[in-house]
This record gives sequence, structure tokens and C-alpha cells, in this order.
Amino acid sequence: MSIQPGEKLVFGAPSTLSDRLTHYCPGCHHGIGTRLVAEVLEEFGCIKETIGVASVGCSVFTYNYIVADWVEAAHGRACATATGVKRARPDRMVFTYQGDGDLAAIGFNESVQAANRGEHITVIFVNNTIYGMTGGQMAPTSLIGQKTTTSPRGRNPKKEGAPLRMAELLAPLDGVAFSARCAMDSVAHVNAAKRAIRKAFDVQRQNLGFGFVELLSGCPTNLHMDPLSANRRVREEMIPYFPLGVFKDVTANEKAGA
Ligand SMILES: Cc1ncc(C[n+]2csc(CCOP(=O)(O)OP(=O)(O)O)c2C)c(N)n1
Ligand code: SF4
Repeated sequence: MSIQPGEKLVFGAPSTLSDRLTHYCPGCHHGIGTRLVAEVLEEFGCIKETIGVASVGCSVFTYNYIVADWVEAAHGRACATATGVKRARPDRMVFTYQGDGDLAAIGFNESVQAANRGEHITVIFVNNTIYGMTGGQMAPTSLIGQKTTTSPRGRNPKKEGAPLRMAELLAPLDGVAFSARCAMDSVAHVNAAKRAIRKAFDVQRQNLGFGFVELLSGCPTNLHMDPLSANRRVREEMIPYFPLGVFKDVTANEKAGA
């Protein structure tokens, strides 16, 4: 939108985002995650050298919004696809943007193996504790007692195990340079999420290894909540189980050891 005489732009969209309206439901945090990635790529001035790998899930249309080059991966295979892309074009900034069904269920093996190999890719993992696109099935991250279409009596840890904490699970692997969990339910948390995303791209720029950011998110549609309640759920139910923080940062270790 052009600025008229006498008007001052106080909050604009990054040049790395297209003008298209998003398909995300009202109150979905995918829009915030998409914007944060776009802002970081704009700040790094590397959008023309960036290749995104789209996963399968509500996040897939991110390729319509961030104006990088994109490759579409099969469901769960984003880290494997990104491995090939980065190895073929090590001069490119390569990232995946994946949901919890995609990364932690069908793609669990590909994700862990890529992290363990220390692939120089950045992985943005949107954890909304449910399969969004397909109508609300249980994910590996669904909370204990959470009712979904495939756990109508609530997730039972004796049958389905405890929810996976991916940021902590990946952090000890040698190939991982950065692993953090953030949330998108408040301005302070969104700002922290942006710092973590910047760091996860920065370790790739420095060829230090695998960069991972988990973003706790709401899915009002499949949780059958209004946007405010879904936001509150992140704070009151998700964060107590999925603590926020940086679980590994090799650059911090280097500084501490220097
Ligand atoms: C091989 C394969 N199996 C299953 C599906 C169906 N499917 C599409 S999206 C999806 C789950 C998406 O959930 P999630 O990754 O949590 O992302 P969200 O939609 O919540 O962002 C599934 C199971 C598929 N497309 N391909
Ligand atoms: S179904 Fe859920 S994850 Fe998908 S766009 Fe809607 S709110 Fe977001």
C-alpha cells in the first residue's frame, strides 16, 4: 500500500512477504511464525539466496507467503529434502517450516537423523499439539488428557506415551548447533521467538550445524476454542509441560569457554 502525503508508516510488512491474504484461520499462530521467518530473512538480506522446504499440513502454503524459492516435500520428509537441497547448494540458506504431525510423527526419523548428521539447515517446528489440516487427530505432542478425534477419551500416557518434547530430545545430539522452544502467545514471547529464529539461521550462516526452533502455537479451529482461549491455553496448559528456553547454543558455549 502506498503512503499518502502527510501519512507516516509505523508498522509495515516485510518485503519478504507477498501481498496475498493468508488462508490461516483467525487466531492461528502460523501467521505469526511465517511473519517472523520473513522478518529474519529480510534482516539478513538473503531472501534471493534462500530456499524453503514446504512440509504437508496447514503450513504448506507458506510457500505462497514468503517470497523465497521453494521445494515441496512429501509429508514428513522436509528435513530429508532439505538435506539434499543444502548439499546440492551449500551457498543457499535452506529452511523447513513444519507442523508437529509432520515433523514429530511421520517425519520423526528423518528429523532426528538430519539433526544427528548436523545438516546445515534451519528447522522451524510449529507445535500446536494436534493435526490441523486433517481435522484434529492426536499428534505426538498432544497433551495428556487432550481430547482429539482419535483420542476421544483424552490422551492416555499408558497407551500413547507422554507428549514428545522435541527441542529437548534433539539438543544433546552432536550435530545440533542450536535448539530452543518459544511461544507466540504474547508480545514478549513473540520477540523471544524472533531472537531464536534469527539464531537458528545464524548458526546455518556460520556452518555450525542444525538449527531448531519449536514454536508453541494455538489451533483454535481444531481445539474448538475462540482465539483468546486458544492463546490462553498456550500459556496455561502448554508452557507448563513444554518449558520455554534455549536447550543448546554452541555459540554461547564457545563464548563461555573462550
Ligand atoms: C503420506 C501422507 N500421510 C498422511 C497425509 C495426510 N496429512 C496431511 S497433513 C497431515 C497432518 C498435519 O498436521 P501437522 O503436521 O501437525 O500440521 P498442522 O496442519 O497442524 O499445521 C496429515 C496426516 C499425507 N498428506 N501424506
Ligand atoms: S486448522 Fe488450525 S493450524 Fe490449521 S490454519 Fe486453522 S487454526 Fe491454524
